Amino acid sequence: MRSESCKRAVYSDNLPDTSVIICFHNEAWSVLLRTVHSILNRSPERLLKEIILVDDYSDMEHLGKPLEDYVAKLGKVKIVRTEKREGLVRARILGYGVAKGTVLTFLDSHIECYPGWLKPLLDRIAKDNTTVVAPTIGMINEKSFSSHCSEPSSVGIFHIKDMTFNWGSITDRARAGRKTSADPYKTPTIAGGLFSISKAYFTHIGTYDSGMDIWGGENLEISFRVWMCGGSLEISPCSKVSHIFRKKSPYKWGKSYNEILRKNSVRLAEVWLDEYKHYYYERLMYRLGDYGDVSERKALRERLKCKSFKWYIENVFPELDLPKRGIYTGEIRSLAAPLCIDSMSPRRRSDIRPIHCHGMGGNQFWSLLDTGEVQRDNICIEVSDTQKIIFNTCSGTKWSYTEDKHMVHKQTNKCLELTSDTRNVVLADCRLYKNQEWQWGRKREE
Ligand code: UD2
Ligand code: MN
Repeated sequence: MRSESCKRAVYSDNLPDTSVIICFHNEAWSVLLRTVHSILNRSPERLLKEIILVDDYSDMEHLGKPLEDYVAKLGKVKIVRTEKREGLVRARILGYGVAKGTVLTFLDSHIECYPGWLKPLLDRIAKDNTTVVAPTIGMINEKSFSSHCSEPSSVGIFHIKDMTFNWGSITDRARAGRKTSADPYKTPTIAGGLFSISKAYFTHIGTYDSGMDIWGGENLEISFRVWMCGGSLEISPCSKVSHIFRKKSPYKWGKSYNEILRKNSVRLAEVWLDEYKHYYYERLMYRLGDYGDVSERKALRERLKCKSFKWYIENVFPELDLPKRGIYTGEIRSLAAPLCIDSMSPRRRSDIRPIHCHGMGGNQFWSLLDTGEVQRDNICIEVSDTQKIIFNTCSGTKWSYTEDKHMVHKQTNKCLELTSDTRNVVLADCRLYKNQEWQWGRKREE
């Protein structure tokens, strides 16, 4: 799986050892053991201190006594269990609490490590213990379980509108300072599941935010925190680990997916995003929900004297595509019926229709820019040649929002009107009429 240059790479003789921490909730037997055996078989004996399996309150039978009996024969592998369902952040913190290695290596429970995977990670940390290193992540097919790993083709990035992790193209900045193709790339974020970090440094920078539940957000949180507080993130092209990427989450979440993800993401935005949090909050229509207390995490940021998010964007991720902020944002709600302007699809060339207001943003989130365009993600509410209202490529259609709550189409001086059967919106001569009155979600203040 490695390139020739990786096979030739020379690592320090004096590498620190690592505790591998794998948390899981209801993982399949063969998949979990594939993970464990690939580590045992493909890590130098001296460098692997232990494998800590953190069972996050699974209820599958094979993960109880059968797993204990099985790992007892393997040496190095121990199991710790949470007392209730905690989610991956608190499960990882539990594993960290019992770990004895100099370095912590976090892995998901459905992966395979390839020969040579460990030394390139530890070597970077031996050189500088504020470096956090992720392997190159390959794919294990979720149906056939065959696996594949190639050269790194991307680095980690994120989208600010929904605070999601994504892969992005490798920039010149990421390549800076590399001498051979075995050298690591700098990355703005890490995917979150697979990485090594010095235990002392993990402690120093405040482990994880234990207020985060089940899944999500912790990957961006640790990414921003490491960069802003003096460390760095990299991807090693020579360390190869593949992972099962699944189309949907296989386990129960308790509360709704949206609610949990929003809580975790708002916690991280409150602490780390400074004024940039508004890009995200706007899309949430400022419905932040109950995200708990973040004062300890803010105090941590103070104590560590971390840099601003602006610094992070300018220096670590200048490619970030910042959305345009509108004068008015949020839903465009009819005052004649509980209906909101909806694009029906996030893609261009879809219909604009009045739909029951769902309050979730999504296809009902709009921005009225100071140019007069009404848009979302650079796609506009347009008026076609036949005066149909459509969601399409911005071509200069301008609107203004008046004191009497009209949405006036500037080119024709006509008003957006809800048809009397409430099934459509059309342009009509402006007049005092409830079906021409619209309420925008929010006027920009900050
Ligand atoms: C990615 C990361 C994952 C984590 C997540 C965001 C990779 C390859 N994976 O999603 O590690 O950063 O983004 O949060 O980068 N688990 C528990 N308790 C729970 C839920 C999950 O122990 O309540 C375990 C789960 O069994 C797995 C790990 O946490 O071993 C990550 O969960 P996932 O595999 O569902 O996340 P993934 O890969 O979709
Ligand atoms: Mn996973």
